[in-house]
Amino acid sequence: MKIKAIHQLLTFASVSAFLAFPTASFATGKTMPDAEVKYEGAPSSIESAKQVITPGAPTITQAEFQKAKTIFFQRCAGCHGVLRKGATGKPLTPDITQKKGTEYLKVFIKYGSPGGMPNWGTSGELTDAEVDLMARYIQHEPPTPPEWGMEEMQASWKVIVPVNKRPKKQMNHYALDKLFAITLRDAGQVAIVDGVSKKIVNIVKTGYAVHISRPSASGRYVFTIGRDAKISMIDLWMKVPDVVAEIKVGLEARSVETSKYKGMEDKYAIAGSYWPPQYTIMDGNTLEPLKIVSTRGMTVDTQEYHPEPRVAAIVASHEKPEFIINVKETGKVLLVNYKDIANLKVTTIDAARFLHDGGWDSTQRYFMSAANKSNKIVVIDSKEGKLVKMIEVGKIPHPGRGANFVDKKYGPVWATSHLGDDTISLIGTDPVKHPKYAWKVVRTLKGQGGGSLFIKTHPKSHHLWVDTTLNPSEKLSQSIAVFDIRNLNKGYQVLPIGKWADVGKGPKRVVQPEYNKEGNEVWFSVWNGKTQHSAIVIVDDKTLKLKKVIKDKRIVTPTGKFNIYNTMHDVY
Ligand code: DHE
Repeated sequence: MKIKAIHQLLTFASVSAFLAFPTASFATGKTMPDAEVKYEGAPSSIESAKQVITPGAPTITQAEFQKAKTIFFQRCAGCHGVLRKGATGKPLTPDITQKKGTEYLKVFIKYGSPGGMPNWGTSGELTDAEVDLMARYIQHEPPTPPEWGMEEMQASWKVIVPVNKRPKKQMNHYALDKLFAITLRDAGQVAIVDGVSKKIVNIVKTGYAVHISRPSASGRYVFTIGRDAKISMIDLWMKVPDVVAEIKVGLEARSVETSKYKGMEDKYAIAGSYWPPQYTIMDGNTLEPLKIVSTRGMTVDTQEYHPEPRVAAIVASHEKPEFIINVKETGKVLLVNYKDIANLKVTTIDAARFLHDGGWDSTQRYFMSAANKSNKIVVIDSKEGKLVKMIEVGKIPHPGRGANFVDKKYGPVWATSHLGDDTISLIGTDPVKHPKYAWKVVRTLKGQGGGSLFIKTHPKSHHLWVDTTLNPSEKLSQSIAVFDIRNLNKGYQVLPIGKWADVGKGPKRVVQPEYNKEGNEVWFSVWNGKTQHSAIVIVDDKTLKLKKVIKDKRIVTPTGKFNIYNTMHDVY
């Protein structure tokens, strides 16, 4: 039977496998909405990799190579890794791809697969000629992008406002802990929005496709990191909050944090990069690069060398002067002690491959993180510096930072939703008063559907919010499910956030609930295409009624929103 026919017979997971990409149905080949394609990762800035011609591979011209390289870094590196060694996508090295041959690869690229490979051809993202080009390109050795070391970092490092020239006191009237930093993904900006007036205070130019923003321990600065690995340090005390320092720590990155240990607050900033695979410790006040450490090394399971173990989530320990770093492809958690960075002490904890995002339990002692394609939650004790447990959960957990609340039967729990199925796992997190429920799934809720990215609650709220951003059904991707924590068996209610935004056409998706400081409002991004209208929708957490829609043509592709107080104090 022709491969194409096989594809059309294939059923496919209702939601994509992580990383990527909610697959459109092969049969209809409907175009993947813009936001879903974006999920593979914004265009990478890795442009300077040299052409490689490999024996046994089909010919490719220099011009074709350049075009294919750009398409690969933009569309494929997020899953398959820059060196194509495989990450949460399969390895695509010539020893594998040449055996498959051009025709087979063309079908795969065109129609996708149930395992999460998007249907690039039938979705209209790639033309037949581009499909053919990519099928030939991946039979050549991957070009290796340049390293990015101290010399390049120093050259990119700018102190725009020296420390001694910065305001000695807050020069504006905002309640800083009520501000929100909102990623305007495709605009390469962050909007600073006043949580009281709901007005935009400033639109700050940052790195491209900012991934996350993290406030300093002092709450004065906000550190943003673009996918292009550019860090921008925003001073909220300025009359109009703006960037005072910036640096590029690599070519691709996703995480940034500052030191939070008592007496060393904000002494250091740290950033983790996807390419090169490394972390960089910087001066917390100026972003001066101080120490670069590669994460290349052996995988936790097969003990094979991995050339591209990307740095995923980073949290700063409150128990010790340590950064806790998730290394995706090796499956190792690093406890980096910054007491003496000239003699860096690093504890390496064996966990599970494909570590990704995560957050603290309610005591901020235990780091709960998803090893997403291993379908596990890894629990790290930041006080003992040890792995507590790896807990099997649903398919492809994606918690963001997760959600902490008190379950009336099981006590304190931390919750994650999933990309790969419609469940929500609640894990007991109190080994002292509820030892029999600790570090195990105590409840599994049924949500609206798969394709969930973020889950959130607040200590002053009795609601648990779960998005389904990447679900292929618009009904789910444009709405939100909300549970009443006091009666979880009642199931969820659905709010039509996308409809309330009233932004007109486009592949809009609702992403990432974020509370205000008081815990009585929940802010949602209605993330539309770059050339369409997006919005921020604010819901009253008590009444579940629409409270406000922030519409402004400057709000372009909003994704992450970070209330300063809640993010500073890890309230979620
Ligand atoms: Fe994220 C958090 C990686 C796609 C929006 N994302 C994170 C973190 C990592 C990560 C490692 C945790 C950082 C931390 O806490 O230090 N994200 C990745 C990817 O590798 C992936 C799957 C594909 C890629 O190539 O980037 C990816 N992420 C996306 C998106 O498509 C999202 C929805 C929009 C976008 O920006 O592209 C997206 N990721 C976010 C947000 C957070 C995040 C909003 C922070 C959530 C929080 O509440 O802390």
